[in-house]
Amino acid sequence: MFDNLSDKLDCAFKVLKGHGKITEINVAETLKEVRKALLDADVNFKVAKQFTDTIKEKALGQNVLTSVSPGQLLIKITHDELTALMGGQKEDIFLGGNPTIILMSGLQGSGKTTFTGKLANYLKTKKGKNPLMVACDVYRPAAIDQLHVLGEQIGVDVFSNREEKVQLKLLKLLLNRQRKRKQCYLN
Ligand SMILES: Nc1nc2c(ncn2[C@@H]2O[C@H](COP(=O)(O)OP(=O)(O)O)[C@@H](O)[C@H]2O)c(=O)[nH]1
Ligand SMILES: [Mg+2]
Repeated sequence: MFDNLSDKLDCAFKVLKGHGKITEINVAETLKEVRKALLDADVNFKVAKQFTDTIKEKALGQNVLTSVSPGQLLIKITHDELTALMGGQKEDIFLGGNPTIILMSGLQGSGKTTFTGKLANYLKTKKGKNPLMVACDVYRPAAIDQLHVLGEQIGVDVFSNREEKVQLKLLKLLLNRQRKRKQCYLN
């Protein structure tokens, strides 16, 4: 999910990483690209603007343009701000529910299903859990098949019901059926 964002951020910083002269203009240009990358990654436009404004402020405060390696300093400031934006410190995933339900939500094609497979595989192999992936994308044709294929690849069970088109009802069906089994539910 973050590959796209990091590629775009990489592109944004390309100018500054080179040996060309760094000016206020290409710093502004870089920050504009950073903002575009964030918007492409569905970050709220106010958050994206605030983010680049803060970087600009810090860059000015730390005299980025006159520093020994301006590109590196700007990248460091951006990195620190990005870390702060994500919450600052690492939080482990909450697995204390009975069962734990993790809902994947996002735009079509944003990587929900792929990430669900990765997460289920991680929970199974690294955390010793017994996850179950639940197909709740009732809109896209073949979305259910896609999850089943993934499930087979990683050896994780998949729950689906092709008749039920209401996600909440789908979840109720599932919970009634499986409440007694200790599983993580991903959808
Ligand atoms: N490069 C890259 N591609 C990804 C990543 N996650 C998903 N994709 C691709 O993006 C497309 C949509 O992913 P999918 O998981 O089906 O998205 P969904 O519609 O949100 O479930 C697929 O072609 C995936 O192979 C990722 O982390 N990096
Ligand atoms: Mg999907």
